[in-house]
Amino acid sequence: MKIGITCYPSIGGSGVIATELGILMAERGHEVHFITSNMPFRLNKPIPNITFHQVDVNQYAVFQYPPYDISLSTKIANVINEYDLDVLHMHYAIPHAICGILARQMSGKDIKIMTTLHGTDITVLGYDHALRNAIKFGIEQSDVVTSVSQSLKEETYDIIKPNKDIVPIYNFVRESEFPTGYQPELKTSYGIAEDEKVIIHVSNFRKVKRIDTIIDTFKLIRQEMKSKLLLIGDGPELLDMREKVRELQLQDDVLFLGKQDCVSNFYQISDLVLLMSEKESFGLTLLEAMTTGVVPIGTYAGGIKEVIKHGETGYLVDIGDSQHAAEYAIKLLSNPQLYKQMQQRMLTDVQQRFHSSIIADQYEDQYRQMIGESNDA
Ligand code: GMT
Repeated sequence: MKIGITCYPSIGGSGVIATELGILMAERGHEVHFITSNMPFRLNKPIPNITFHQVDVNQYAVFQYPPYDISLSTKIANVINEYDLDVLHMHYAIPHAICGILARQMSGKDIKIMTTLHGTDITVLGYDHALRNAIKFGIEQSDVVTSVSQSLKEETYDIIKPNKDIVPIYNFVRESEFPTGYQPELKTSYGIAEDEKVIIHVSNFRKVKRIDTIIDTFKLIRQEMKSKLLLIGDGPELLDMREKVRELQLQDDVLFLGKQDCVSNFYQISDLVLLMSEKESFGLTLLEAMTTGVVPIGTYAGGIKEVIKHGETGYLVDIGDSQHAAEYAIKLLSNPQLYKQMQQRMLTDVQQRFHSSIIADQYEDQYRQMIGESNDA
């Protein structure tokens, strides 16, 4: 198949999933065309069967805002015609599903469109009356719509009420990018003692990530055991969180590491991953850490409760509940046998439910159904 993919190419779960899926499809022999504003950051080496088409958004004095959506749609239409694409896979209902629909009209071809909903396009933008009808239109005019969790599917019906089937397909990681293993030198190079426990959180530091709860949780853990908290990422909450760490006098034990390309190295020195979000359609960082062997604690928000099986593969707490999160963390980190058992169950569960080959099969089946090919073609 010839597959066109559009996503936000910067660091962020939706861009990662779009890029990794494109790579998997290219490895399966499909011809993949990324049509994005910049080179997706995981496409950092040449990969056969993948072509990158950059969207140029020019600014003219007559426009109050740069016309990203129009430029993107025009570029997609050109690529559809030039390469005779079979399917478009658009990540995010708006603007990308809408751009795909417009591009289809411009191209004059009956190309099939899959739209994948990632979360913020529904759980945040869906409440904006200026956008809701456009989101509904993008969903209803797509040929196939997928959501990254069952919870996001349900929220989409609640908030947007589209007249359309939505197929949940979980996120995945490319296992080769997140090997298990341990890096003692890395731990030492960051000034972390061998006997200290390492807790990690990776995000874009938006308010919904509730990093305040993570710091409160760490404070309670730190009172009981030698430990360090690694905070990876950057975003609007960063300065406030630095301030909070100073107020709690935790600055020697909380390491703000900024954005990092190779988070897998940091997962390899971590004992626990925390994701305490109030909204989270899936929580890709959890799956990345779990694949590397790090046991998670998350909140009952959105799709997190589908990723973590409470008491079996990690723990879940209510939003804002740092007390219980710390109790679970201390119980886990002070009992090596319990940790090992949970880690083993977690690794098995990750293999069984989220393995990249299982998820790639599900997407490939949907592509084939859209274009009317049988699944065993
Ligand atoms: O979490 C973010 O703010 C980034 C956002 C994105 O668009 O990349 O992540 C969303 O998509 C990811 C990939 O499907 C999911 O793992 C994240 O849970 C989801 N974020 C939210 O729902 C807040």
